[in-house]
Amino acid sequence: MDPNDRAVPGVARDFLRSKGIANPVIEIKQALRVDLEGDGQDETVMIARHIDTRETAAAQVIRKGSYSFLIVQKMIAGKMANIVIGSDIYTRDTVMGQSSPKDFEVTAILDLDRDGTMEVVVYTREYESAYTREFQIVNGKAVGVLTAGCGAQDPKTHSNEPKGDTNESIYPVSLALQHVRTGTTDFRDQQCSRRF
Ligand SMILES: [Ca+2]
Ligand SMILES: [Ca+2]
Repeated sequence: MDPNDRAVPGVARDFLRSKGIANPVIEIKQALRVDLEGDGQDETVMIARHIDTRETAAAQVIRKGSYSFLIVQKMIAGKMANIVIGSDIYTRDTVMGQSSPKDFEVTAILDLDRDGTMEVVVYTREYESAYTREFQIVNGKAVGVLTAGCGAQDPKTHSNEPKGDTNESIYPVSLALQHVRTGTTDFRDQQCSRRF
């Protein structure tokens, strides 16, 4: 799908307005049109990201109006709904501190468990972390069903609280997909081989 498709920036703009950014600068990173459950109605999977920062003497500040989000736009009960897989939206200037806006990438849309509905596989980078997570769209919500990652963030809880251990693991997408297919979810023994 062409990210410059006239409909795509409009979806992003409407979503951002609903989140409190009145006049967003629209930057579309990825836009995919796919029928996730094969009901004949296409969904739009979209990533948009616009991060505007400035340095102060004390810190780096993320400017108001910055955003990074991944949504699935889907017709539900006759109305277009934006289902949020992940979003960081800045309605005021925010000190970056020890967090940063997430950077999403859809790496695959596949029916991993072969139930007839596609899952969205997302690679996310953020402060000292990167992880791959598989999402199912269920009853108008995005549900993370398997996560694997590497770094300071606990991928199971999506919390930035330090885990307090060094048992980091790396989980490449290829391995994640293999484990999803085989139903293996224990990936703690994988070594962290990539640094951020
Ligand atoms: Ca559909
Ligand atoms: Ca499936």
